[in-house]
Amino acid sequence: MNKSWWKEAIVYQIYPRSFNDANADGIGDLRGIIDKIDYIASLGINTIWLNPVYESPFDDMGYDIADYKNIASCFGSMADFDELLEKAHQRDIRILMDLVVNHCSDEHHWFTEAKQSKQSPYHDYFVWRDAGESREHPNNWISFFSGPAWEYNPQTDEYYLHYFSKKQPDLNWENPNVREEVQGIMEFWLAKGVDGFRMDVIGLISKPPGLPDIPEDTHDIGAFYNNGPRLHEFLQDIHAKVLSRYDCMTVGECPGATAEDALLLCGEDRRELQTLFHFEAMDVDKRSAEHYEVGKVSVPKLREVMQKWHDTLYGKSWNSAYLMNHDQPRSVSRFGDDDRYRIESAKMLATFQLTQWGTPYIYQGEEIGMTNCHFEPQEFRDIQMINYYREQRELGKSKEELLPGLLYKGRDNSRTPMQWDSSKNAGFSSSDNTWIKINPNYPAINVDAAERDPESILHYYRSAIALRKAHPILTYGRQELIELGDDALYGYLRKDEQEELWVILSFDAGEKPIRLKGLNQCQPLLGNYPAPSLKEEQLTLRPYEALVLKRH
Ligand code: TEU
Ligand code: CA
Repeated sequence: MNKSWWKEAIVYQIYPRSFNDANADGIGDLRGIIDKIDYIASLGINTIWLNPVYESPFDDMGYDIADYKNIASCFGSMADFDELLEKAHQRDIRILMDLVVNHCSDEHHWFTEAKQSKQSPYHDYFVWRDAGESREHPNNWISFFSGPAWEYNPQTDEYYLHYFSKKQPDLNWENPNVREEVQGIMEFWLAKGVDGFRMDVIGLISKPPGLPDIPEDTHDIGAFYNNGPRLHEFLQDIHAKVLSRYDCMTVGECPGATAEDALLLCGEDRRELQTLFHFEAMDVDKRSAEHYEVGKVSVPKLREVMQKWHDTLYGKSWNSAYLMNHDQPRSVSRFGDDDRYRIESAKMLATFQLTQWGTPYIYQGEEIGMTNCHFEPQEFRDIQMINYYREQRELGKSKEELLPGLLYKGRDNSRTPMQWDSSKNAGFSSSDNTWIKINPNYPAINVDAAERDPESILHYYRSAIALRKAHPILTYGRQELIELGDDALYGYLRKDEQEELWVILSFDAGEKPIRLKGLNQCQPLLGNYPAPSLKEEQLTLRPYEALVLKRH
């Protein structure tokens, strides 16, 4: 298999608004990241994915871009960005930018001009349909953020398409000028020296032809909008004109994509993307089609999803492994136990992340086991949560009915500020008004406390990252399931011609006896408890125990 730096990437995702506030305005910023660059380097990671830092009205927290070639003033200046890039590179850390080009902000000059008149050269940058006599919506499409995906524009008597908020009009990729603009933006950042892109909802850029209604029985609108007929052509064009000239990394965010889709989008011979984020592991706790519901993780489903993606892609393409990001709840609250076994389960999840096949992504705060947070509806900051809550209240649901699902799944959970120490605002900001609530558990859960405790989640992350680097088979080796005969256990091995490593994970708060042939020929390399004795072919796993073993 071809080796390359991006396959060896261990990514740390930074949500700049919530990382570190250097100028005390309550919003994290680039200087704040620069101030913490040695902390970031100390983790052992080698790549940063930076959520959007471009100029924006922040209707969707920066995923609504008003100027692709400028830094939002709340985050700092282009000089700050250049300094961050330089300081990261000095520490052998690469930076991936978030490229958000399915849509832009309605405050981008393309749109402010486009909406004035059908004659504007920018009008065709967007997706319009005449309103007509009836003023009916062009079709039944709905937005990811509740309500219709169409908004009326009185100046031209048309509707424009927005898959996300009405302040995020979708770009019309059928127009070659749009494609050229996007390529120009990518060129601008690559010429500056950035190392690649995380491409926001890139699977949605080619729209279903003829804009047909969504069929009644559709559970997943992402899957419906995904994979338009010209998607591969658009991506190949970007590759040919831009990406092929740089040694850079790409990861496409693809809600609704299957492993078979990924073979086409990220096949090594396809010249499109290198890797993608699929959502199947994010669906293993779903009970119904309802987005906001209290879920329950199914470990058998998780095993099945991870193995299927490996078996479909291994040797032909590449995968990503993540348990959370800025759109998902905190991993320890969802896949582990954020109460009694917070430390054990967070370490178990770290073991999972850093021994799976696929580029691992660690989200800020995950390395100290940050948890979900309680919000009252008036404390919500995320447009998806706010819109949904408003819509459902109007439909007659009560706060009590709605809150559990929103608190389980809501995006604000992951967006509470990084907890640095036990001082005011968790050391995130000295402002009296932070842009979003601080999780009140910060006096106990913070970086400073974790640094001083040799048994902390933080130190365990460092060990797990070091282990991944020391054993290239954790990056390149194939992966096979180990049958442990219990629905709460997940075992797999990684192997190549030289070496074989076993990973045994318990997702359970009880003790779990296992029997495994060859266990007595293994030597423990990493674990979240004092190493067990492996003299026999059986063992009792402790609550949320994780083990990485070397088979002799
Ligand atoms: O997310 C796309 C996406 O699929 C999410 O809207 C997802 O459905 C939802 O968040 C699950 O809770 C990307 C960005 O990561 C997200 O932050 C943006 O809001 C969105 O695109 C629009 O740019
Ligand atoms: Ca600030």
